[in-house]
Amino acid sequence: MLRKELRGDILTLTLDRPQAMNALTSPLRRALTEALRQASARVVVITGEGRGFCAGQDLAEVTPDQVDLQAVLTEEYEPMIRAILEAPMPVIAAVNGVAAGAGANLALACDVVIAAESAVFIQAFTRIGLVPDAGGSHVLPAQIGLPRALGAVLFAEPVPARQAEAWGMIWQAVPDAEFAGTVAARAAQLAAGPTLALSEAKRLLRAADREALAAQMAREAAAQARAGAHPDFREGVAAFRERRAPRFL
Ligand code: T3D
Repeated sequence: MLRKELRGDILTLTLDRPQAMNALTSPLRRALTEALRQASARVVVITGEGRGFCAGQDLAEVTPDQVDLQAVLTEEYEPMIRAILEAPMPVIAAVNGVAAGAGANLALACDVVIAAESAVFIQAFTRIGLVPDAGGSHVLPAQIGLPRALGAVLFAEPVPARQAEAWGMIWQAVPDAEFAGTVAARAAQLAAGPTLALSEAKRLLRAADREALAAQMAREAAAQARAGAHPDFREGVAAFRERRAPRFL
């Protein structure tokens, strides 16, 4: 589910559910949060096993009429994002393939995002009748500006890694053949850096919008509860499972 490998000063956390594009189940969210909180390394790298980075919420796990989305966001997604922001060391997202829904916003919450050129970022939420969460509705417009953020969210189309780099959504897109080497080199560079200064620098840069992000995540949870109570969510999940286009109300 979550593989943890500590090599020297670098802790790599690999989302390891390749059969489901590393979609996030409740145990996986909790395991990732716990691993981040307990990390004692100079750098953490989060990546995905197989051809995807993370497909967001596991849609096989969700029962639309029963799930309490506000609770899931407040008790599981928000702590996971906060664990990244509050980790005292740099956290790198090594986006090896598609990052969708909360999987995209998990990546965007990290301090440095390096993506393979073939990777794409999809704000997939509206495809299933939901709204952006995991902090994405705050981070995305701040990073790429409101017009692009609105387009990415409302159309929910894949944004290729190169485009994401050009828009300032991520640090770097690299050719697939150079991806592993680039991630390893950047992680080693940070691991060799001045631990205290890197930690304080991260804290400073994150401090400016800490409260705004917290407030926005509370709004996301409330909005997701409303979206989740609408029949479009049930239809969106059913359509994904049945591999057909949704018929929204
Ligand atoms: O509900 C709550 O708790 C609220 C929180 C919500 C947060 C969210 O993240 S909402 C958004 C949820 N995610 C999505 O809507 C994305 C769903 N997935 C996709 O759109 C596509 O699978 C991808 C674009 C990610 C990849 O497409 P593709 O064509 O490369 O692969 P695929 O064939 O669709 O998927 C491969 C397998 O992974 C497939 O299983 P199979 O048929 O081979 O057995 C597919 O069902 C599975 N998979 C992909 N995404 C998910 C998933 N299984 C469960 N949950 C997923 N999200």
